[in-house]
Amino acid sequence: MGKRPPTPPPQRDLLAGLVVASHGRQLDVESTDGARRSCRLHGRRLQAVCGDEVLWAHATTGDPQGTVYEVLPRRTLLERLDATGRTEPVVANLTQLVAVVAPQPAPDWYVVDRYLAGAAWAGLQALVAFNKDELAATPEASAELGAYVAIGYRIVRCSTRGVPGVESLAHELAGTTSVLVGQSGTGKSSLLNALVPEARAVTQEISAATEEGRHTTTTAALHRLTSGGRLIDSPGVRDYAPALPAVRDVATGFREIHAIGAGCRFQDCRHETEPACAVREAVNGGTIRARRYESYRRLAELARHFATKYPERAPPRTPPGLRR
Ligand SMILES: Nc1nc2c(ncn2[C@@H]2O[C@H](COP(=O)(O)OP(=O)(O)OP(=O)(O)O)[C@@H](O)[C@H]2O)c(=O)[nH]1
Ligand SMILES: [Mg+2]
Ligand SMILES: [Zn+2]
Repeated sequence: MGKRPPTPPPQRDLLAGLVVASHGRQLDVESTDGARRSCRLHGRRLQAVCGDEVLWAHATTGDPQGTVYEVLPRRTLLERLDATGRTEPVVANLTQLVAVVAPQPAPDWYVVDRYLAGAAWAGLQALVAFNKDELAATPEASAELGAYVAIGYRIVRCSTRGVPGVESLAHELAGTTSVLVGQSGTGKSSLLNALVPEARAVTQEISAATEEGRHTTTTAALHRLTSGGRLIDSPGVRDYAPALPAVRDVATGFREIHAIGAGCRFQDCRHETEPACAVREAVNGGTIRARRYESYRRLAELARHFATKYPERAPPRTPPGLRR
């Protein structure tokens, strides 16, 4: 027999709170008066991430810690896939995702594509921030950025060192709840500090030996922007896989492929070996960038891999972000 959990306090005693950081079962919760305190999760089944709205109370008078009794329904949820294909929540109640890249460390554009696709499936606005813009972009980086603009993504060039500064990024963040995501060392925490000086987030130089970031930030943390928005800094990644829809829906994460795919002969075309595939024709003709198509193919392959391996975990037919 397991121990019975303590009875939750009556509803009227519960207070509204916002999870501003999560350390496993321990949460930092901001109450409506702006005060932040440490809270524990009540019961094994509750799970909360940064951005979650919760109901909490002091379990006993004098307890310095609060206890979270309820996690309120999430409006949006950014998730990731672990190596076994299970989804893990990353940040809740976002409105926008900002994929941060920089000339250094060398950009992994596949990671950017995966975040952009994940944002579409989660129902989030998305843009790309090219940080450290005072360092010259390589021709390759300029071409990739140009390709995102051509398919309708917003690109913001910014720098925490002088010109052009962070004003254009601040403009895109105003009034939103945004997360900064991307490879380690691109300057996510530096951007946060430039936008919210009192955040005082730890930053660290990228490694001279590997030219990669040092994975300085270890947990997502939410901060208030003076513009009224909220900004979440998150740990840098080596790779990222979003929660995947069914294989035939993967193209919905790639705007240009989805749009041109309407012209394929078969309505359920996977754009691989099917005859009269408008997408492959567009790739061959240069209208769809070959690297973006490769990015699509890799994600479709991952979706197929997990669907074959774990048929019982059938993903939603239509990703939540694309439901009307
Ligand atoms: N040249 C240049 N360096 C920058 C700029 N912004 C940040 N950096 C430097 O890039 C390095 C990494 O910055 P961080 O802010 O720690 O990077 P991060 O993306 O938060 O890294 P993780 O927390 O590991 O994901 C630090 O040495 C920063 O000073 C910039 O605009 N220009
Ligand atoms: Mg950081
Ligand atoms: Zn096709």
